[in-house]
Amino acid sequence: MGELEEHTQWGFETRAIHSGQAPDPTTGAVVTPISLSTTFAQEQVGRHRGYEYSRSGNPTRTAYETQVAALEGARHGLAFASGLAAEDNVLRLLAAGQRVLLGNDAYGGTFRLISKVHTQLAWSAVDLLDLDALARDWPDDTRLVWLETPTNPLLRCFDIEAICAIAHERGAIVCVDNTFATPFLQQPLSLGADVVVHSATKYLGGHSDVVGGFVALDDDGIAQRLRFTQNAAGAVPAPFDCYLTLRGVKTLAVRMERHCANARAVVDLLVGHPAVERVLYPQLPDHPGHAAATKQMRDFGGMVSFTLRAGRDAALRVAAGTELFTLGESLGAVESLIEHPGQMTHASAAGSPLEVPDNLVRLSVGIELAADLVADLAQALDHV
Ligand code: P1T
Repeated sequence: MGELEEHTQWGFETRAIHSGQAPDPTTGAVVTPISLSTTFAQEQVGRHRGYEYSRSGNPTRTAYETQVAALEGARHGLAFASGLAAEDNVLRLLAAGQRVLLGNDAYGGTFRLISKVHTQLAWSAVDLLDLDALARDWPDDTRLVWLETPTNPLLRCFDIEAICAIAHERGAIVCVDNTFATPFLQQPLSLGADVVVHSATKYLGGHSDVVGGFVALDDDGIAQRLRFTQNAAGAVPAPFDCYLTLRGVKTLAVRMERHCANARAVVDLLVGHPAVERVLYPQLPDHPGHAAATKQMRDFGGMVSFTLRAGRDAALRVAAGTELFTLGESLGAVESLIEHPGQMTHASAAGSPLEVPDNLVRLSVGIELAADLVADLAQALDHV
């Protein structure tokens, strides 16, 4: 397991459905079986068919790891029990005292993990839109640049290729959280990133029914270290969760196309609505990082954020005033969600450089009929 340079001749949609998923050799089953066995029979001590114990490796997990690695164009794919478990394993690559440069907009839980759990590490939050400042003010102890693009929740887009060039020149590696874009819209490894992480809970799973995380990368040495901590620390997903995510990923391409189209319809409404102060969406020409997004993404994604002219209370009223957009954390699934990042997903960033505006609302635009979503949002905005 690990060397996954298979199926590069196939297009994305084909890899999503076939990589790692050949019919079962013993039964011909077309659907990858859920292998619940925790242990695997050995012929002699140390002689087995590639599996010993399910924490170390499991056939359903292998299928899923092969599938998503193939989509990221990665040689190695590792599945974890959650996005944060995946991130935790990547952060363990660093030694005490080494520095993480974190883009100054990111998921609140990522900031909490770096600043409150990995307290042995140094960290700084930096504006990754300002590449001159990044190169000029580079702290010498930096070993890892950590960025999301588009970011959660402000949807800023950072130039992966340019940031990797600056980091690599200075001896640091770059980890890109590709949760919002997904490999369908953007493949960070092809732009020079060293490591890609995902909250598979979001678009990869795609149906709000499984929590998971993923790491994809090319470097054999780093992969070996991550494979070690995946097993040694043990934050692995259950076989059923691997199956659910693998099943979700099969339809990633068609879902993402619809997420992007629906997001555009929602943006058109928001841009013209008098209650809205500012719309944050990478396709808008004045959006921070629009040029980078245009260069490195196939389309602009299904996440849309906006601020309300009338402030925080208006934002809270909109978040509570929709019917189809369900008020809730998380994102990336078929059903539309709405939330108030300041008091929900990003509450742990309050008072930090990653604090978000309190009049901000975040939408995860689902794949329902666009006109229904637009009508729902319009009535909520008309009532603020
Ligand atoms: O929730 P988990 O699977 O552990 O993934 C954490 C995570 C990592 N990276 C990004 C970009 C994320 O958005 C998340 C989780 N985010 C939410 C739950 C949310 O509503 O923003």
